[in-house]
Amino acid sequence: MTTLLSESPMTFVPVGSMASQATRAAPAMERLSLAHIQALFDLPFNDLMFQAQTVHREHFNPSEVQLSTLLSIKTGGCPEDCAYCPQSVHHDTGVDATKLMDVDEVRQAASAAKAQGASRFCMGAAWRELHERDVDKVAALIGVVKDLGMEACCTLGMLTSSQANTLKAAGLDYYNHNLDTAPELYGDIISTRVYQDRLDTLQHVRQAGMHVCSGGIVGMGESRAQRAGLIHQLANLDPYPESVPINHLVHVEGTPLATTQALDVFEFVRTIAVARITMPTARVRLSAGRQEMGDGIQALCFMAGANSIFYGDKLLTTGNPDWARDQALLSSLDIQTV
Ligand code: SAM
Ligand code: DTB
Ligand code: SF4
Repeated sequence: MTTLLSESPMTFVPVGSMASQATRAAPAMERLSLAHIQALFDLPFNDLMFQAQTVHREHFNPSEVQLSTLLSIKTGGCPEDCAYCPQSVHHDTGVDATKLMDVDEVRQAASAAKAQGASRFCMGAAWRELHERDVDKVAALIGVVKDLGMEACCTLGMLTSSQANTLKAAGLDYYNHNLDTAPELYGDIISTRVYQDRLDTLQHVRQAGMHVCSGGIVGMGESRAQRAGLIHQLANLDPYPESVPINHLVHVEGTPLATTQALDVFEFVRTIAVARITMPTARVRLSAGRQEMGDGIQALCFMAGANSIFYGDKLLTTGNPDWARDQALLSSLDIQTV
């Protein structure tokens, strides 16, 4: 059986010739090879689950899940053309564009999330990049969340290095910026930016001293090799992200991916397990798509090493199980929350 249990996030293993991967935006030195990650995906399901659970138990209490609540602080009207996203101006999805929320709206939503047990509050904006005119407004929103004693996370599109420093100074703990898919598929999904733009922003977030939240979407018509390619990119970030959201594509009418064939659910579970094994100390978040998944598959995801969820009845524009439903699910699985 392939085993990666002893590899530490900071240990770099030179991998002979990298020529075949020179065009894949892979770092010159990588911790885990693409072949290793593909071999994990190809394991018999029960062997993969066993390995994922073993790694999970080495680093976490397997009966503990972290709760993050999302709020869309600026919805719709985004100039990017991400094929999965209901908030792009390029797709007719019926999502109306809003203005940036004010501090009172955010305080109210964050207080409610805290009262329900969320430890982190994540604010998302449908922007290509953060504009200078919005930096102080966002900094004030971060202040509101920090004053409530919660961890703060933002996802606002691309950041410059100095903007990342400003958000860090405002108290931001995490910045979410997903790589979303394998490098070679990226151009088929998004034409208005390139993979390197994402990697640059992640670098700015790291240099500012914030925690990185970065993951992707599964079920966009990619191959297993491309799912491995996404994990390969994430796991070879130096260091790898502290938080790794694995989203199942939400099929939204009006987006180009609305009619994409549904993925075998066990491939989704496998992706969670491989993320757990390759990024052992990360919080792996079972993210979008839970509403369509059913309790049994969610339980399998927790067994595969997922230990965080988005908690609250809405993601950004689409639905999520409500608080009561999640409390009942977690309680029936004897899962404690942090
Ligand atoms: N505009 C910023 C950006 O793209 O980084 C922040 C908000 S954007 C909506 C955040 C993430 O939501 C995307 O990177 C993608 O992973 C996820 N997302 C968007 N639409 C989705 C969908 N239909 N299904 C699953 N995840 C989705
Ligand atoms: C992430 O990885 N998933 C969240 C959060 N980070 C921002 C967003 C999911 C969005 C799903 C589609 C929607 O609700 O618009
Ligand atoms: Fe805009 Fe982000 Fe949606 Fe892409 S994923 S269209 S950048 S809001």
